Amino acid sequence: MELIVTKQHHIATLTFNRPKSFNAFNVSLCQAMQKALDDCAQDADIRCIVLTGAGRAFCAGQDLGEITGDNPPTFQQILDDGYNPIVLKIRALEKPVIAAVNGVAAGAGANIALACDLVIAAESASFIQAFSKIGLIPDNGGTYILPRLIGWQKAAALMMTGEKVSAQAAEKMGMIYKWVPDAAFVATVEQQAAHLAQMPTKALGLIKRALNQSFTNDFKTQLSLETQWQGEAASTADYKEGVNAFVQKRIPTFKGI
Ligand code: T3D
Repeated sequence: MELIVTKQHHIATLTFNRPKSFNAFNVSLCQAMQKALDDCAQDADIRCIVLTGAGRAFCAGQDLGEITGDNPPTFQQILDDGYNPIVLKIRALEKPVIAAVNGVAAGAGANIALACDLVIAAESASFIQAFSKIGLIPDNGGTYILPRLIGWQKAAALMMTGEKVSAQAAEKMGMIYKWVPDAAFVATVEQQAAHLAQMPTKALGLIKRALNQSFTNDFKTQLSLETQWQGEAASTADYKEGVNAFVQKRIPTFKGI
């Protein structure tokens, strides 16, 4: 199986499983990812999603063997039918998505990680905008998301040079949420996912919706959307539970509804 999907304790873990090619993406892995993301969106029991890679790498981007083999898909097919729906589904999924970057994340692999809500990287992991090294431009939303994370200058430099960025440097420049020592990586991701899966899922989804919109809205429009979506958050059972628990000085039990 090129994508391993496990579900436990309200968390779905999607593991890219092509370790011999550093989990490079081919057409069938793209399709499996889209299907899994759709399933996570529809499954009300799932309240947090974790993406990670099997073996030493997170994902080395496009499978270069596939595009140099017989009957390769066209660029348009690869992007329109493969990657673009994946990053759109990650951004549209109104539940937290964690990229647990266990090793190198290159090309499409790096930008799929950066499309997630939280990126947690093992100390030995790295991020490479590898595209220019083979004569391509960053895709998977990289030209949109990376400058918004780290600023225009740094994004331009990383995209043009294809320089490898360590997990520590990625955190320092604001590209990722945090790095953790390799020995603590799995436990940290598990704790973070478990924490998010116990939180008010609808509110987290609305936070994500608001952040998505904030990229392009003016301030007044965003204020008005905040008002509208705050109303949505305030109509959830979890909001009532949160306020009651605070007043009663107890720990809230959120159900994600
Ligand atoms: O049509 C389109 O292409 C549009 C879409 C583009 C999206 C993209 O993602 S373009 C960018 C594609 N990715 C790359 O250019 C990255 C290529 N890989 C690398 O630069 C390096 O492998 C890494 C920096 C990721 C890791 O380097 P290193 O030295 O740690 O490992 P390695 O020895 O290079 O690779 C390990 C194995 O994985 C190796 O296989 P082998 O020799 O042991 O049998 C290598 O061939 C394989 N591998 C790594 N990346 C890919 C790959 N196999 C297929 N496709 C890959 N992208």
